[in-house]
Amino acid sequence: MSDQVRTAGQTTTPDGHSDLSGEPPEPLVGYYRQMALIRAFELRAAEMYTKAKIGGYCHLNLGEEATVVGLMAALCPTDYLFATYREHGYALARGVPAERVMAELFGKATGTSGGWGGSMHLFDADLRLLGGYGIVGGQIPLATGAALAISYRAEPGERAEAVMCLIGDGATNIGAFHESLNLAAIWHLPIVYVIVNNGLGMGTPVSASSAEPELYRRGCAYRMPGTRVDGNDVLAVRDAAAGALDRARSERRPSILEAVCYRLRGHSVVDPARYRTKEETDRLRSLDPLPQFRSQLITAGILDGEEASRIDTDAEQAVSAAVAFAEDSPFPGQDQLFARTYATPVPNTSTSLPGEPLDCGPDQSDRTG
Ligand SMILES: Cc1ncc(C[n+]2csc(CCOP(=O)(O)OP(=O)(O)O)c2C)c(N)n1
Ligand SMILES: [Mg+2]
Repeated sequence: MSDQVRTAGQTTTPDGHSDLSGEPPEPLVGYYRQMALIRAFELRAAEMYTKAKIGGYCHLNLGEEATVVGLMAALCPTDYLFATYREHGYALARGVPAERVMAELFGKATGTSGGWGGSMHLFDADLRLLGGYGIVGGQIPLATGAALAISYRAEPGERAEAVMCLIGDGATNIGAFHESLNLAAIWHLPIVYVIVNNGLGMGTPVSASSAEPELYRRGCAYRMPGTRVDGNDVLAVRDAAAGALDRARSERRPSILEAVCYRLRGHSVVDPARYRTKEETDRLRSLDPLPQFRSQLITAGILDGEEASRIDTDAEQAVSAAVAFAEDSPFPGQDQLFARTYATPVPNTSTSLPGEPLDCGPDQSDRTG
């Protein structure tokens, strides 16, 4: 196998976690804060869904918090992020206020997409969060195009812009994934394809859908470096992502980063996940990154139990405020819908009767191909 493929080598403690010693404490507490906020947000989103406050589809990051926060910690404000439909946590960790995320889930005018996008289509151009895509893998060619635009506009360098494109394990089997990787490799694009491998595409395990289940190796055909990292370890994820982003910025070399994580619940809020045994569910709960990181911080003397509980309470209060904001916000008005839909005049085609040739522009019949 190519020497381009390696697994991330962090300094770890005997129990397999990244070593916290030598890390400044403030950012670590910040990571815990973000993880706690995402956890509280997602639990409340599930509750609000069952109360019919949220319509359409709704996919949660429960269990994936360390991956989410580690990735966002590596991203600079000038970088662009393209996400999947499982993106609430990414929006929060990128800095979108919880109020605006919850309002979008509620379909309210104060949401990130004016209430028109819902859970799967969070978008914030100022924060360079360019979606939120409901079509599996729909973001991959767009993210690749954004990286192409960057490579046209500016020179590589330590402070250059880069793109991070999140991809579910299931999406690595679509054609556009391979087409995009090929182009990114031959055009030397500043992009990191992050495969968020939560082990399942809906109810189908990776081993049943991918002929190469070690997904970080999927770039080999394009001579693209790949790294696999423990997605339950926020620091390991951060450091691996920072390395890949560096390569994108300074060398204009694309790469794959596979973060192995787990979702604690079903595919979406309405999926009871019956395809999982109780033993498997219990095993995943024992790997839950939130209590793990919490106890790591306490063991390292960075937080005491009381401080950690205060952070959890703060997170819940922030989410309550977000729900209240979403409740109080208006739905986008019908007038807005019509203003948007008919902003561009619809051409009058009534003169083209059935059977009459349509005017398709200049005659191109002499053109071949
Ligand atoms: C083009 C397309 N095909 C099918 C679907 C239905 N669908 C939604 S999510 C999903 C599974 C994707 O799994 P994965 O990429 O692993 O992401 P995860 O949900 O695990 O985050 C499928 C098949 C879709 N939304 N779009
Ligand atoms: Mg998956």
